[in-house]
Amino acid sequence: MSDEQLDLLAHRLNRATRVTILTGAGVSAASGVPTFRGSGGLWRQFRAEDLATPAAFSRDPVLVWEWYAWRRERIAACKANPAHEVIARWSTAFDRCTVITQNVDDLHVQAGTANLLRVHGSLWELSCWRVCGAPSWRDESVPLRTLPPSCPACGGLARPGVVWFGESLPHRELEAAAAACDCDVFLTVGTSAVVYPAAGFVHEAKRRGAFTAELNLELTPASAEVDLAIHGPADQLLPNIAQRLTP
Ligand code: BJW
Repeated sequence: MSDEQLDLLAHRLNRATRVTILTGAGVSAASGVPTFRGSGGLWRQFRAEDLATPAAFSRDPVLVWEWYAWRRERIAACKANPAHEVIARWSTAFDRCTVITQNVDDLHVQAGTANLLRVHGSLWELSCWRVCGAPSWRDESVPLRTLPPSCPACGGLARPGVVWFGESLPHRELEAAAAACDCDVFLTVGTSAVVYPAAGFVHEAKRRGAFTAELNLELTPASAEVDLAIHGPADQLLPNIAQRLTP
């Protein structure tokens, strides 16, 4: 991270009216939420790719629910950090700001973010695995009252209200995220940029003429593509950039 990089991004943001921010697990890391990939991103011997699929749930719903129950307990104790807070302020500070999050922890909601698109769902919402027709419901109980939980309408197995590999992203959120790629500045923060379609948004934004920037602790597949890649922790970089903006 250099002062020149931070000033350049602040300069671009100062001139922008349409800003889109894509966030990933790295934004919640300073809150104590484990990331998916990299050190500390593992649960027992499993990878997200092995548990976050309909096939894994079908094969062993109790194992998959144990993973979600463990994450719900960890996340229930976490609070939004300065990265979430800056993003929440920016969400109303620009003429048009869209925040697209891949995170299912709802810490952006806790921070009060406006115009938030949760493209991978929420850990705190459940739905019927058999799709009996009951609407999805919110359940913030920690620990869960029963494991695995059941659908209040039909009594069958419930599932977490998240998007697994091979499943479609929610239609409304996906459409809105695609539209938000039409912007002046597209900022990607704390995501490994390997999971599609979210990983494709920054490329689409660049194709449509946006200034693109990445904030991440490490290099990602997007680093070489963006106009500006700044390395560092999101909870320090974002407040630093915010201080450089003209009020
Ligand atoms: C910090 C930091 C700090 C740490 N400060 N930074 C095109 C090409 C190839 C494959 C596909 C494709 N299109 C679709 C696919 C298939 C698949 C896919 O992308 N696979 C790839 C892995 C190869 N995608 C899908 O299946 C998606 N569905 C779909 O496309 O439907 C249509 C379709 C269906 C079938 C066939 C074709 C098309 C659905 C994807 C759903 C992803 N779901 C998960 C689980 C959600 C539920 C749950 O939480 O349990 O979402 S997987 C997991 O990864 C989770 C995350 O949201 C997602 C992204 O992870 P994220 O946020 O980037 O976290 P990490 O851990 O990977 O990275 C953290 C980063 O932070 C790192 O870079 C650190 O350096 C950084 N960091 N601390 C700043 N303090």
